[in-house]
Amino acid sequence: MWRRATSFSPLISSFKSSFFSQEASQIKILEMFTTGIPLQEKGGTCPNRRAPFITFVLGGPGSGKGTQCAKIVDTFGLKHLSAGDLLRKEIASDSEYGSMILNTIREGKIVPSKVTVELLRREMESSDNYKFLIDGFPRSEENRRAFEEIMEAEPDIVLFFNCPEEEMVKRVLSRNQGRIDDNIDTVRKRLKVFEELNLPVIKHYAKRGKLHKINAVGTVDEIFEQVRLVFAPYERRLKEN
Ligand code: UP5
Ligand code: MG
Repeated sequence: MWRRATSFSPLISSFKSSFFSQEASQIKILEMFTTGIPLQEKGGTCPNRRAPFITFVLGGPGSGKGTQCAKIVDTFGLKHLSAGDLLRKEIASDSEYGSMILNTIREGKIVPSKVTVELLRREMESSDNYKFLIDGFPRSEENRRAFEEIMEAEPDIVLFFNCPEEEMVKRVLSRNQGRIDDNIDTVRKRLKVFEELNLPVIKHYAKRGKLHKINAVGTVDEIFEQVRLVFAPYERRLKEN
């Protein structure tokens, strides 16, 4: 498990205390294992410290992110954190922000970064695992910057499931799981938001040499064979506990 040495306020209070104030961003937060050993900063060299291993999973609606994440978890033992699922859980738990999240998802728009990053941070810092598969996040450059600033971490791997629009629409509309955003109007909006806001994130990570573009058309197993190759060079690190 890894956590930071500061005390953590619940989601609600973090809304009230502006997460992004200059003052807050200047506070250097010490990262620690529960053993009390300070955590390695990204790029640090101390052998006794360990940084989280982070994979971002990107792609349009219905591109197969969740399906492939299940296989990655089975094969490589990463902790799956679906940003969409965390937000839907917030709606179901009747939290103060549930209706705002519901309306945002219904419109195919993006929930404010401070909400999503806080949900992810909580999950990451309370997990026994240090290898995270973050599904459907970051969805915008603002999301990306907020995560990197708050978590003081960058992804090791970014997967991008590249799928033609008509295939994504077909998959989403035949999913039948009762999701409020699985209707043609919202799907069109989700696709537009993906193109306008998520593609710049994908381009950013391509420039940083972290992006792995996967052809998301084919059987689930065929697609996973491409994914497996991305993780292969990290296999030793992924086996460490
Ligand atoms: N399927 C999967 N693979 C297939 C294959 N190879 N061949 C044929 N069929 C295949 O797959 C979709 C469907 O296709 C399934 O029925 C599957 O069996 C089949 P899935 O794996 O679920 O695709 P996925 O890419 O996960 O699609 P999803 O709809 O979950 O993607 P979204 O990114 O749209 O949804 P998410 O849950 O991440 O976000 C929902 C909303 O939450 C967003 O629109 C946004 O409003 C909000 N949100 C934020 O605001 N911020 C965030 O950070 C995250 C979400
Ligand atoms: Mg999904």
